Amino acid sequence: MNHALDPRALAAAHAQHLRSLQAAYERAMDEEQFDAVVVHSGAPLKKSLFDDQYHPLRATPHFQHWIPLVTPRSALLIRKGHPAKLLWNNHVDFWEGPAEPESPHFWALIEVAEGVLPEQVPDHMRGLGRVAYIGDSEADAATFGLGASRNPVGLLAKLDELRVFKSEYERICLAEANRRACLGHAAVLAAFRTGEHSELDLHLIYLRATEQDDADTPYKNIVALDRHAATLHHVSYGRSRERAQSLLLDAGARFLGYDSDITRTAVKGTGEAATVFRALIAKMETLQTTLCAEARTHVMFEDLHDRTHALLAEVLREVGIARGSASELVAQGVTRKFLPHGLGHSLGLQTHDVGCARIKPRPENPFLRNTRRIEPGQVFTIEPGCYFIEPLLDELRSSSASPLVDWKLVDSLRSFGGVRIEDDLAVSETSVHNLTRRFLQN
Ligand SMILES: [Mn+2]
Repeated sequence: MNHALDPRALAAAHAQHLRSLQAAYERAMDEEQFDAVVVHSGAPLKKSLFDDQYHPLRATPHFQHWIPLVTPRSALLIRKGHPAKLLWNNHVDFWEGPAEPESPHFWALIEVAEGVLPEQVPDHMRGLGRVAYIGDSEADAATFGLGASRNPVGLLAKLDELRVFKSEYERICLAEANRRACLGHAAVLAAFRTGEHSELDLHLIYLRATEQDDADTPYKNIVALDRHAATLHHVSYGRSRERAQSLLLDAGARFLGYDSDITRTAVKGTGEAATVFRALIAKMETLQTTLCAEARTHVMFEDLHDRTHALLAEVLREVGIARGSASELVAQGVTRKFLPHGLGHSLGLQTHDVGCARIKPRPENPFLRNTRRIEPGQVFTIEPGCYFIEPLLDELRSSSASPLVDWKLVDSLRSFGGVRIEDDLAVSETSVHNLTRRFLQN
């Protein structure tokens, strides 16, 4: 796919990223008393024990922290004082060819030993001392002779921590993943506004516009029309092209292993309920951009999550969904029935990236996936929502807080499913960059 990236700038940033990563791995190895680390690339998983079909390979994120290669059963050998060495299992197989990396720039940045079968990996580790294995293939850990030192907890925690703070190379990748996803969002929103499409149609329009195969997307696209939007992870796409009123699209893209995660909600129609729902979207948009502006260095992410509930209470009052004071609506748990999920999560080589949820959130925020203090280098999502979820509304209706809600209005809005608006933010030393709104507004 054509993109505006300068390949030389990408390679230079990647080279710097690898130098920092090498130094950080060496510190972690010292502290955890390892002489070397073998990072496995991953192995395809069988869909069922009774079948001969495999899932597409999901490369080990720690492997992709070094290089954007997706070759199964290969390994990176990291040692003190030596450049990273790829033990590349690139034997020609007449059933399947290897996936072509999207950018070849990284080959010049690492040492490569070609044609290394998993059983030959121990030859490359001879005399290295104490070696840790990072990866999810138990079988290859055993083949490497490293079954006993698989994913040591202390070392893994340190390697996860490294992934919290993104380098310039990683920010370039995350920005490009945003640019691509925004092409898909714009295409789907335009299709929804101008025609009658099924959820499957809209999903395929998204894949076409982002030039991704379904297996390439960072997570299964959530494409939800009307009531389906009330299912937070609606991925069983409807085939019906009946006229829909609302659309919730939560979909990203992946570039060199790095993910974007973006959500937009749209409504069409001029009926009374559609007009209220349109006002709700507009207010949620203001709420979301307010939270993006408040996501600053030193702020605790969980405080921002709590702030979301206070702001949502105001929105519920302004739209007429609820009455009573904002603090009462939060204290009575009303807002949590409309917004049961977390405000956001760390983003990187995993859509729900590692390292930001080691501290458990308070019990009233069970699904919050980021409990860190906001610091330079972090990349995370800000994604408030307001949903009409039948079982949660049933709970609210039978609770003591029921009189705070205008049930007639809620009943008229149920068929729209819900609203979510989600951007990706990158924190630098001096400011917070919205990676999404550079390419897409609402
Ligand atoms: Mn998200």
